[in-house]
Amino acid sequence: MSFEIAGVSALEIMDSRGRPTLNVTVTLADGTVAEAGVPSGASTGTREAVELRDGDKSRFGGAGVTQARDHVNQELNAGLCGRAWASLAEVDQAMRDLDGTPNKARLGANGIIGTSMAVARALAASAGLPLYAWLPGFGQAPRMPVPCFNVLNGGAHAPNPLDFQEFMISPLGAPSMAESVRAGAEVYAALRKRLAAAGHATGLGDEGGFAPDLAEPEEVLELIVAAITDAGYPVGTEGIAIALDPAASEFHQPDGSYRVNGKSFTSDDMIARYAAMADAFPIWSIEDGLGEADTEGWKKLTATLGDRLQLVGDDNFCTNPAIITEAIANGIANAALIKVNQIGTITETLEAMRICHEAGYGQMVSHRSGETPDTFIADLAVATGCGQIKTGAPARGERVAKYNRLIQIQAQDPDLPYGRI
Ligand code: 2PG
Ligand code: MG
Repeated sequence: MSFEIAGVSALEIMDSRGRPTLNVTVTLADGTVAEAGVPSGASTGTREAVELRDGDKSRFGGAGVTQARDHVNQELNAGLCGRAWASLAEVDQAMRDLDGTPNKARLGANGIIGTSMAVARALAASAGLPLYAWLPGFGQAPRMPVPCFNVLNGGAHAPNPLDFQEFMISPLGAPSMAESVRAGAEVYAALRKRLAAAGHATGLGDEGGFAPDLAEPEEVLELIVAAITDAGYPVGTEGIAIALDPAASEFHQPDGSYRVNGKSFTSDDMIARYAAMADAFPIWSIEDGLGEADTEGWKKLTATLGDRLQLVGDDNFCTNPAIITEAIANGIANAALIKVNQIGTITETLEAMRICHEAGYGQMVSHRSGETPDTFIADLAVATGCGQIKTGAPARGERVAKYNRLIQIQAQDPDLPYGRI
């Protein structure tokens, strides 16, 4: 394969929270044109690749991305056009070299990931393949991922008193993607009814889950189990199970304690609480159960619960191949959250996933709380065969776009198996 890039350009557009982000367009010399919308997080790991924001308070409160846009239009466009490339990996490496920093801080990871995504998409289109069939894997056969639908939002994603950020339902026992999406939507509707009947608000948080004024995580879990039952589905790994992302870095205090609903807990208390939750409720996966700085706590959490639960590293892993390699050696977590903009190129994202695969760590492909209708991550999850994706509620356009893309892929390729690996 050899190809040339004829143009790279970016626009400052809106994300799902009304904050600026980038839309990148790549044109190949053969005339193929492809675009990508760049996601953006709210609860971010400190070691994520740097999202370049203008900081000019007179525009969007400082959140503008005109510098990142200009870097795409000027430096990336000049650096990538007019030469022959052998692969996406070569383009991604060239962008890292042009940037010259370890965390993409100079040109901005937002512009770089948008370009990487758009180049991948253009190459797939140029080869006449759907993106999921073009993206290179690393030994896991392609499959349809189990969706983790975020049905109740708290933390940095909602203005309610709930400290835990995400309560998700995973139709592990569904027979197909279409049935899985149906199950997610039916439980979501049943949960809305339950909340309304109990007098709670049914407004939505950033990822489309409900954001009622509930404060105790266990109270939410009870409601979700009731909603699964109301909707007529079996509760548990044979039917619908629950995944959590407390995003504990957000309530991890400088003194090392965890503050949940106004009370303080040690790491050991949190681990005991998760164990009790997993005894009482059908929880199969916990992401960021402890803060990114709590390395010793993470080791204990993994040693205590790692054989019965999936423990996913997000803020502490940042989809970073080097950080994940070190964490694996230290016995931290047994799965990684995979967010393309956390590391900044598709090649490094695939590398992070390959490292997890080879160590027997799970991989959950993920959206960000700030999204566009871009569906790249749906194809990424299928292509890599990782078996799991979280991309918000079965509601709000930017979230359902990904689930609808998965339904489309399954229809195009009915032989792709569905489910967790
Ligand atoms: C997370 C993500 C996505 P954010 O913590 O896992 O749900 O949130 O994009 O705000 O980091
Ligand atoms: Mg998270």
